[in-house]
Amino acid sequence: MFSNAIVRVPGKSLINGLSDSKDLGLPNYDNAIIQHKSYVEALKSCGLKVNVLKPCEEYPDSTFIEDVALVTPECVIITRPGAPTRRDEVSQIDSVLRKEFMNIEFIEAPGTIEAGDIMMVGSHYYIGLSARTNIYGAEQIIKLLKKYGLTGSTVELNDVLHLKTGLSYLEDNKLVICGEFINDPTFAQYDFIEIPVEESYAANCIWVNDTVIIPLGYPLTKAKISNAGFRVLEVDVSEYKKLDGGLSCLSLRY
Ligand code: CIR
Repeated sequence: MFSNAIVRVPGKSLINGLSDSKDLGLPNYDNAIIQHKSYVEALKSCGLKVNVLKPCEEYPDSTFIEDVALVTPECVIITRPGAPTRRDEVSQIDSVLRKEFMNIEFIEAPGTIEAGDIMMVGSHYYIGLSARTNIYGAEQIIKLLKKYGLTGSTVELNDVLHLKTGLSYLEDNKLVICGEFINDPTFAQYDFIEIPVEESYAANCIWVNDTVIIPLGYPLTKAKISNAGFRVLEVDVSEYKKLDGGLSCLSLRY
């Protein structure tokens, strides 16, 4: 179960965020703020206490706060983002996490890792090797996890930005899965909730205390997750989709 979340309100610089989805247009700032508020309300309705951080104009992608830290029950690992424009975002989260956590660790060069590439399943952490996360970063994080009695393993990925762009673990062995991961033997042990390619954006959803928050506008995904026995909440995050960001990216949950 989770009790807390940390989010960062987007700054006006959001429109300069990284994007491979330019065909969707630029995000509208006012709508992004409205959507962010709904996202915070959804987390609260699942019982979380939400720490809402102020915008940080210097870093256009800093609202995608998931990427800069991995929060585990035993330690926090501050990442080293692979995107050069995001590398120094970590300076903005360090002091926030220090107020709450004792064990803070760091990824060092030449390692790069963005926590959107890390999927937690109990005490095991899958680490996607992506354009943003390299083997040096993955090896460092596996070593750090081991230090705290946790385990990690790597997964190759080619088609999506981050591991959790195409995978979301919903507890009870249930795994939302899409695209290139469906035939990966790494995940064969899980009960699949398979997301059709036309709804692939909804493969990034979040389990929060027996509710699954999914993006608004994906009826097949909604039906599948609901049929699997979960309460489903929809939140409109269409402005964040324009920057390749999904529901998980917008918070640190612990
Ligand atoms: C980026 O490209 O870094 C941001 N525009 C989107 C980050 C999405 N984060 C995530 O999937 N964890």
